[in-house]
Amino acid sequence: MTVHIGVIGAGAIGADHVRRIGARVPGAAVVAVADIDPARAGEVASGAGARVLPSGLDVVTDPHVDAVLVTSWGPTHADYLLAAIDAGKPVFTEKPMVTTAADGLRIVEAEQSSGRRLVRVGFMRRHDAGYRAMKEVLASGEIGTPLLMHCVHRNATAPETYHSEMAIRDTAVHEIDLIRWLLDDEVVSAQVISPRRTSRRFEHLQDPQFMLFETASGVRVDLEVFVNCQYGYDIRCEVVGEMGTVELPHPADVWVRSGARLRTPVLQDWSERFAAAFDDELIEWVASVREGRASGPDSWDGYAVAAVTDAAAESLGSGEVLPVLLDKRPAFYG
Ligand code: NAD
Ligand code: ISE
Repeated sequence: MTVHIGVIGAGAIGADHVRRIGARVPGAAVVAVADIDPARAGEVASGAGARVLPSGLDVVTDPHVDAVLVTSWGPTHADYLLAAIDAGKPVFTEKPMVTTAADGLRIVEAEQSSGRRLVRVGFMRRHDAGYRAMKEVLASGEIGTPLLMHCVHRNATAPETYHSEMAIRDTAVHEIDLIRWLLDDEVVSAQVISPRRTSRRFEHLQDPQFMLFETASGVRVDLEVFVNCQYGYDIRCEVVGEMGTVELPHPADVWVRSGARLRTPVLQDWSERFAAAFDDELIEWVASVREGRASGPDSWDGYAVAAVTDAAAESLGSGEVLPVLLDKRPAFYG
């Protein structure tokens, strides 16, 4: 059986995922695309031999669409997810699942009422070989109980539409998911410190930002988010345990020693750095849809991350340490 996918949002990652499904995801085909910019939808749809539909909601209800892929802007995800749950269709949403915890709760409640786990969230770093290897080391107990975690998330540049809260709700969400997944722990408090701003970008943007999190078991996590670092895409992570440390490997590339210099390239964006992880998450999602089972990061994860980003966004500006307000996890989510 081929899973017929309808795509909502034909921007950077929407177009990337459509190409990926056509080239590298077995058992799936993109059959419909919608975007508030119909020209973009047309361009992406024509490359895939898909139809253009007038709106995202038309994609969800189209009888030829078996499963929905949401790749529109973050604040638009919630309505499409609720519509997909209502239509009983599996839905993969790019991160962030939602941009407020209140929307996250609406989704977990709707899913529970429907009786099926239909939502999967695109926290693709859980599919990256380096992070997976870190998780294995942590699970083996070799470095002992985790005490600290240090993270860096740098982008070369961000567009003018990117605003200060997006550093939390759009960018730091990846690390917040990883804290929960790698440490198997919940984040209980968040604080955002605003250092001197880079002069290399827009006045309206607080960049970089320094974030501090604490988990229920007392692990302290620091995260630098710097989305206009100029030089490239640089993602780092280290967990410090009682008996050792484990660190994310740098992406494999050659080191050249020549003319009294040592050089290695720095990747430029997420699409290069996590290409294999994106492939793997979509392959796994399609397989799970074909087999009628839930898989991967779910709507509870999307909600729990949004509860942390709510606290962090409130701390932005004041620098206060704020508690994360999270409901009790229902048995429905295992
Ligand atoms: P983008 O601006 O390039 O594309 C977004 C597209 O959505 C645009 O074409 C826009 O016209 C369309 N759109 C906006 N509102 C819509 C609506 N209501 N209905 C239908 N279409 C709508 O942005 P992008 O970089 O592709 O990001 C899209 C989403 O993917 C965001 O949630 C972002 O956080 C996420 N993303 C994830 C990763 C990752 O590493 N996992 C990387 C990039 C983007
Ligand atoms: C973008 O939406 C992503 O998800 C990228 O992985 C991240 O590095 C970037 O900061 C976000 O804006």
